[in-house]
Amino acid sequence: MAEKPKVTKKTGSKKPALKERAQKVEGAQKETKEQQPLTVCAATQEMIDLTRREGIETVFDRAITMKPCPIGADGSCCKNCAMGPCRVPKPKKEGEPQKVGLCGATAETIAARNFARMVAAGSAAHSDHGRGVAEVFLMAAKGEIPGYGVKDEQKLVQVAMDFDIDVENKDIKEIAIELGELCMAEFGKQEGELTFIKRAPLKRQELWRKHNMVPRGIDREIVELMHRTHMGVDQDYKNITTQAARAALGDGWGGAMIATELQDIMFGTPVPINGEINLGVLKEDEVNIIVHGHEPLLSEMVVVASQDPEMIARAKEKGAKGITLAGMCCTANEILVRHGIPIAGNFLQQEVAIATGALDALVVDVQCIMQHIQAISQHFHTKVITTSPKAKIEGAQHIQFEEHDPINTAKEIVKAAIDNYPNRNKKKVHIPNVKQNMIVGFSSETINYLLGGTFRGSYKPLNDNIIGGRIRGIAGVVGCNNPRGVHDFDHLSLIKELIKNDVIVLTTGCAAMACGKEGLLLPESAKEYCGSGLAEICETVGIPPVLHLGACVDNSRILVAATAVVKEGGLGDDISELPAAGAAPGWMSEKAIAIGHYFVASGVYTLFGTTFPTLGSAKYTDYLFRELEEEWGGKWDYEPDPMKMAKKMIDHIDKKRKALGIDKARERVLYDMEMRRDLESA
Ligand code: XCC
Ligand code: SF4
Repeated sequence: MAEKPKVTKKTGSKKPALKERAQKVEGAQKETKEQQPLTVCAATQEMIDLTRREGIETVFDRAITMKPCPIGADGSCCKNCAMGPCRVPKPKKEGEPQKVGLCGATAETIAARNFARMVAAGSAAHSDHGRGVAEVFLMAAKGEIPGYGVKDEQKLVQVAMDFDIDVENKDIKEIAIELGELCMAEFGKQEGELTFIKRAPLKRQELWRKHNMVPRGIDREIVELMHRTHMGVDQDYKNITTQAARAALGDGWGGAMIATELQDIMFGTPVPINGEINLGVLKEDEVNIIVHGHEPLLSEMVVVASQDPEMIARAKEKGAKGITLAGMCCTANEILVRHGIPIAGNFLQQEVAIATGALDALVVDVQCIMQHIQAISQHFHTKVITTSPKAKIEGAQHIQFEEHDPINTAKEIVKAAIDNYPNRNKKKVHIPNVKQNMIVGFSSETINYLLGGTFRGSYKPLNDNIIGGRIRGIAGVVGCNNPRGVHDFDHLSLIKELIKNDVIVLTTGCAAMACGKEGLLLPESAKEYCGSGLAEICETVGIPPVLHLGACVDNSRILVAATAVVKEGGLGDDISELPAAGAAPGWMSEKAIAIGHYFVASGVYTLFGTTFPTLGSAKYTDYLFRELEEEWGGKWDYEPDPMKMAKKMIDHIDKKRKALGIDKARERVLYDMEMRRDLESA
């Protein structure tokens, strides 16, 4: 079992004394009705205490009063037609018959359809983000957007070559326009295969073709999945799951990958950069703006606008010392990895950020925005500003992102925040003095470069160290926060256990932010938390044991990195042969399910925590957790205990090491280390 969650406090961002940072916040337990802490993040705990004192409700309170419907949570409720909703929970006693829906839909069909619809929605979300990026990219390529263009020419040429664009005889502008058009076309393609499919290891591509899983077009597979899960269409759970994989692969190797690649070309491919995280990045005497959501399209310009001398002068006129811009959720990751803009917090901190009383504007675009931010803003002076025509909130101010003129939209937003500063009630301001330093921005290109150096950039050193046993394996730990568990706790327990066992961790999304807050994104953390093999690598290369790769669309970077490791050689011919595993211990969004499914379909053993949406059907769950591995090489699993989750991942990694015949090497390394320690102590 995992040890009990403890609230840890991080202060002193300059020189974090890793050991001293862990201290329990008094009263954390008393305050909660369930007698257990709600979060291990000290800043969040401080703010929960404050909102409770003030009688202001947050998601943490609602998670206590609103229990999940057990039938829905298990995927056993079908409301796909008006003969239902039909509930087909597991029989309570043995021998009792399993119910079916009015139409006769079995528990496994219903669980599979519900699961598939989550994949469809999640893929749609990422891919629509990707489409938005492609649209803006094309306009920028044509020179129609002041301030936007091609920042990373090298990457432009590389990606253009994937699309068979004649890069020899065209200039940068022509290449960019053609690439933008071809990327746009990927969404509506009706036949053939998505272009990035070719990036996967050959063996994987063959497997996809054999199982009819190769996406033809990004939109098409999502639409077909929605069709097939309509009442009375696909009623074979395996067939539904295969189409769900096709839609999910259209996300991971399609929409999300397009988003990542084009954002990199337009805004720059991330390189390691310093950043700061947690509510303590807000400043009492400055105008504070948080950009929250997912797309970097507008926030890139909000960065520029917030640094504009004219804006800073305006802020000073209003009595502020300057302007502080911070991010939240994946928008935060995007502007952090490219500009070092601080992060105010992850998903579960959005309401409490307003409760600091120091937030002048909360600017949102799409995804993971809780409607309650608007209600909570009524207790304070914070302006909630929506910017996407796709995502308005009743009662919030709407300043629409004008794609042709992002800088002026951004200035209008920054102005609105500045002009709201005098409305701040100084007596209500309470910013927790909690923040942490971190190093972020590990794109797959950067990992390549860091390991091999500029002239011989390659994954070979990584492969060699995996083969040699210093690094036991690779884990991707990603995903959300979920108030059904303890905020940040599962991520941190899992990750610490993995690095202790020499498993290097790649992270994105809100999981990455949990790591940042804990100090795990600093190279110094290797000494404290890692096994001797991984610690040695981190020290030699100067990297943290947990590498921050970006936002959730950047999970595509993990696919690219995994493929690069396969192609480097020595570790099998396919992603499924790598000593690697993936996890989302605190997931909550449909996007997470889509991501999980494309990882499984790419050959990765993928574990989710908190809850799993098919448990109502033992047969379907067994298919996902066991049978799939024979077909796809990857499979799903569910494990709510982070320590057990770590064990399962490590066991899987060891199984793969054995299959590769490199298990002995690791025993030798451990022996070496032991010998060395013995010698040292002698
Ligand atoms: Fe949302 Fe991307 Fe989940 Fe965080 S990790 S809660 S999806 S912000 Ni993407
Ligand atoms: Fe019930 Fe079938 Fe309609 Fe679903 S599709 S609600 S199981 S009748």
